[in-house]
Amino acid sequence: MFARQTTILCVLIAGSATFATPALIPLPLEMKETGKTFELKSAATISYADAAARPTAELLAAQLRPSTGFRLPVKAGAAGDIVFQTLEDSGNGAESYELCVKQYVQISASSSAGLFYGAQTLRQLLPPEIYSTEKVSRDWNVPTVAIKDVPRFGWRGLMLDVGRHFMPKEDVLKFIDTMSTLKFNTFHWHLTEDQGWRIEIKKYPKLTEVGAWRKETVAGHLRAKPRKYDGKRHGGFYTQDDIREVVAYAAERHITIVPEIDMPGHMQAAIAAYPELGCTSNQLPVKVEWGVNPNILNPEESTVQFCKDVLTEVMELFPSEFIHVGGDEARKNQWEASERIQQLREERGLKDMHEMQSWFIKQIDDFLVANGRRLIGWDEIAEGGLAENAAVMWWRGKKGLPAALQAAADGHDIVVAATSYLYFDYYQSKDKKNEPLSIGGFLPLGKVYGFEPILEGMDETTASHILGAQGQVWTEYIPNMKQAEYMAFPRACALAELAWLPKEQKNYEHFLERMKVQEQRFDEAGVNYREIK
Ligand code: TNX
Repeated sequence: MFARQTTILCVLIAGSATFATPALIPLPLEMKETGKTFELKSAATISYADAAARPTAELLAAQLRPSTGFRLPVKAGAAGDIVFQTLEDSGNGAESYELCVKQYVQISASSSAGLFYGAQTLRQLLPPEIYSTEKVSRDWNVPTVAIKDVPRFGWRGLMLDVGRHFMPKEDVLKFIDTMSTLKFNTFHWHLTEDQGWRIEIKKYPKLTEVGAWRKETVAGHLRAKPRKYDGKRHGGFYTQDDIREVVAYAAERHITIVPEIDMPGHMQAAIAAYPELGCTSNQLPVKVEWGVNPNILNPEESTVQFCKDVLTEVMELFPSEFIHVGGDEARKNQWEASERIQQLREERGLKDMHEMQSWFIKQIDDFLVANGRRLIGWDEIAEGGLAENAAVMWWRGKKGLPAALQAAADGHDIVVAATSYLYFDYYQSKDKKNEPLSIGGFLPLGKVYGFEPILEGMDETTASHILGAQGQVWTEYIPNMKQAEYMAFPRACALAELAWLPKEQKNYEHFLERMKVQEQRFDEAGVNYREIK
């Protein structure tokens, strides 16, 4: 640690704009540069000393082959140009690794996640052209270094909303791949919305037959009525085979997918498919306008059962410990107005409709726990009493803060997803005319970089319940992956670093320097991003 800080300090004191350290993002915890160069040559081999490291070695070879054009055979053993070594236990946690570049490259870790991160660091030490999908003729030099690295937080996430705008499977795979180069480990997949249901559920085929499609309109202002029907149906969904493929692809890259089925609000697409799930007898369409919606699920036992049935299939597809059940923006007006639901509330001994939502979520919490999983939801799930085992995703800034602090004090885990720091659907510049139409807000890169996930007012015990931080890509105004990438990057690079590096070691100037190289990597990989001007 000392050596790396010294390097940065020297350069800062010299007042130079060029930082000596290689352009790694996130920056590793400790790095010593040893002043020489290792060259990856065409005859290079990759080896693994332990069979458990083989998939990581194979994946790195597959990642290095397109741009180098080298054969890069992968074999068992401890001799090679890039050697993966499994350690007994480094004592630094499952995600730590060591990377030593000398006459050869040695990557060691006690888990395959650590080995994978070591491999991603090695890719960043190579010239940016290493990310090219086509062969590039050049030397492949790497500075010699000794790196010891371990992340600060265990939840380093990005959320993608595919409900407002469906994103094809191939685009989702690419997004996950880009995330993995920045050492994110959690992809929160927001799969259901008022405007579209995106996951095939065998027991309820109409969820996708009906709920996955809407009459597309040209996006207007959030509160404006849709302006122009373009005559096409918009939407799409993932089959269960698609989902399995995405889950496996993410797992290879040590990314856990946390699926979200948002309930009891944000459910209009499901109610359009099965009107008996709603609170009125109206046949609703899949929603076309954006915004918070009064149409929510009714809290009948049969509707809770519907949610459990859906989650049963979700759990078969997603091995994640956490299952996200939403809980945000569930307006209670229709519950208040219904005599039947008022009667249910009394029968259940509930004081108000916040307690009714908590009752709902508690049924689901019990169900998930009985199935060996954990529930996570947006911070509103705490409003009528937090379910015993639930974790909270804190998003509402000051409004949700007391609930988040209380939840942590009561021993619940928290993921920090704060709107004003981590909502990547907000504008990146004040010059709105030159930015794509966005939902609003203003979230420049520096504000993301400066964010500290341990909340003010937390002591050590409550702070230990902060699992980590997550960026949100809501897609009301993001019609495709190209624009989703533009909104996500570079802000997600800042998030990757603040979730990885101890806060004392962050340095924004240095980060911006390194981003110049990261932009070249994105160019090579065909990832869209907002240029840092
Ligand atoms: C609030 S954040 C929402 C989303 C919107 C987003 C737009 C949250 C839990 N709910 O439904 O897409 O704001 O920024």
